[in-house]
Amino acid sequence: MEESPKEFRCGFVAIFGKPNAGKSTLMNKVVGARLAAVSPLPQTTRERTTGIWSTDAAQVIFVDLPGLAPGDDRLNECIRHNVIEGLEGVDLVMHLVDVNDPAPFDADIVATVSEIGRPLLLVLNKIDGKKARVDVGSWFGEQVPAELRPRYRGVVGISAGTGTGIDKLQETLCGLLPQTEAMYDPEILTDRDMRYLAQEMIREKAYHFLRQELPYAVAVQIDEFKEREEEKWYIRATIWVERDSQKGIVLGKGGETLKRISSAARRDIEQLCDAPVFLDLWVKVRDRWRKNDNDLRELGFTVPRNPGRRKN
Ligand SMILES: Nc1nc2c(ncn2[C@@H]2O[C@H](COP(=O)(O)OP(=O)(O)OP(=O)(O)O)[C@@H](O)[C@H]2O)c(=O)[nH]1
Ligand SMILES: [Mg+2]
Repeated sequence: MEESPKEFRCGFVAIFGKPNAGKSTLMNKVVGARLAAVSPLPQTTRERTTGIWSTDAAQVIFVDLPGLAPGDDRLNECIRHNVIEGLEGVDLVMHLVDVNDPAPFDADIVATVSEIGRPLLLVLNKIDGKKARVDVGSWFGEQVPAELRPRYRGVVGISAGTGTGIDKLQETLCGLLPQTEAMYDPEILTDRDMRYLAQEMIREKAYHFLRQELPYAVAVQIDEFKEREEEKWYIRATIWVERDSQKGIVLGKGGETLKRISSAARRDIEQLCDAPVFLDLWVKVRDRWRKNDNDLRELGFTVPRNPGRRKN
């Protein structure tokens, strides 16, 4: 690899915030690829994923985190643990807030932000539509609790959806990162493998075609992933649900819903792999998997040692 220029900036930037703030949308937009699942439902992201944005002058390694949400089942404990771990060791934490959120600084967010030991940048998202004219400076003065204001190195307004303000955000981020050489080959977009990305895409489509609470009972597992030269790639995957009745809903009448999920996911996976894919998708029941450590581990979650125990 060629030597990086002297002023080259590189670092890890965690994307932190409440569910639905647009964290995954932002990462996908900056990197220019569909790496993380996006949906209108809160708590779409369950595990952290990196997205790497490289230019001649900088490399930013974004860490897309799950949204910080209340809840006390085992899955939620795993997710929360994942967020807290993801905030450690990064060079900068980008705190993403939805400008439409009526309570952007609830007690949980205030407590967590107060404990983040890394430099913070506040990013106001969804500055579009009816909110296109929001004055970011005034918003900061009115909405951010006084005791937290000195913690932020700055505030930037963006729309991850339309792309407005992304250039300025990239410039600001680069200015806040250390001068050091690139950590990854500039061709690499993520540290996640295709299996993981395929799993996320299937889950994203399940969220899209299923309603209300059902997506939360869904987990996706890749059982087989074969890259083939002359034939279509072969991917066998299972959509796990918690009850028989949910299985029926995922299948839909005559298997219609499953077919819809499968063909939408296949199209996205093909785009990412740049190869034709045969997606062999199944639905199975795993009783109360969200509450069981072994199930969670088998489904790929990092289960904290004492998931039930919290500091007082
Ligand atoms: N109008 C508008 N909608 C946006 C924007 N950014 C994201 N969204 C929408 O907001 C919803 C949530 O987006 P996500 O990227 O999944 O949010 P997230 O913060 O990753 O959510 P979790 O993973 O659940 O924590 C989706 O419906 C997005 O399309 C934006 O800039 N403007
Ligand atoms: Mg997300």
